[in-house]
Amino acid sequence: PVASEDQRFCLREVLDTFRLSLSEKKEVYLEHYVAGWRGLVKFLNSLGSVFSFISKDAVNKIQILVSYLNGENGSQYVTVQSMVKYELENDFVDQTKRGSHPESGCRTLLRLHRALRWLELFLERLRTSTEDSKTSVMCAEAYNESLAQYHPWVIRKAAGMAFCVLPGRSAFFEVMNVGPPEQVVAMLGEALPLISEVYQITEDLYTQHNLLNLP
Ligand code: 1Q0
Repeated sequence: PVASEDQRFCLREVLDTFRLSLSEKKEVYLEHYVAGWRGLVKFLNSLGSVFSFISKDAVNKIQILVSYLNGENGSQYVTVQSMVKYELENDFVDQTKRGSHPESGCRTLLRLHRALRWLELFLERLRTSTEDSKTSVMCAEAYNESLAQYHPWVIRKAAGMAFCVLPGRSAFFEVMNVGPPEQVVAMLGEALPLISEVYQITEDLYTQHNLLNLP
């Protein structure tokens, strides 16, 4: 059935969206970046309702960005670079504490950007894992090295509990819908440089404009 095919996660699709998100001039297209996250949320949803507090927040942030993209100033949001320029020039970003622009594109994307670092670390662990590696441990380690520092205790606690019910490595690989483990590992090897590049370009841009600590 077409509808369920549509809901089914496919790692190749996510890989393609991240590939499409890089322009020739090494800018990041917001449309494809957001599509990449949508694909990842699909994956998360297929793991069960324990993860819905995470996917809800991701969906919320995706929607904020999509509403800018489809809004009357959508042409300013084509790339992350143009978004940053536009929002900064027009003073649409709360820089030190939350005020009249609590949902700027810049601060919203920053949350996803930090999560992309988690993804990079987690996928690298998956790629180099062995049959007896535990997904919950790999996921928790990646989280502790990245996102955790931005989350209060309650969220760290809830995230830690959710990680514990992650499926084991082989079930996890099956949900990725790529084929046998060797193929998953190969595709992760293809995906990681792309994800790292998108991450690094955004990180450099945010560093340059001093946006890495937006409230
Ligand atoms: C596979 C397990 C997935 C675990 C995801 C790890 C991230 C845990 C994050 C927990 C965050 C939960 C709720 C809310 C947090 C917000 O407070 C926070 C800050 O925002 P704000 O507005 O309050 O300042 N939000 C965030 O930090 C954004 C978190 C977004 C997380 C998006 C995760 C999307 C999921 C992906 C599944 C990927 C599976 C990878 C394997 C597939 C192969 C490609």
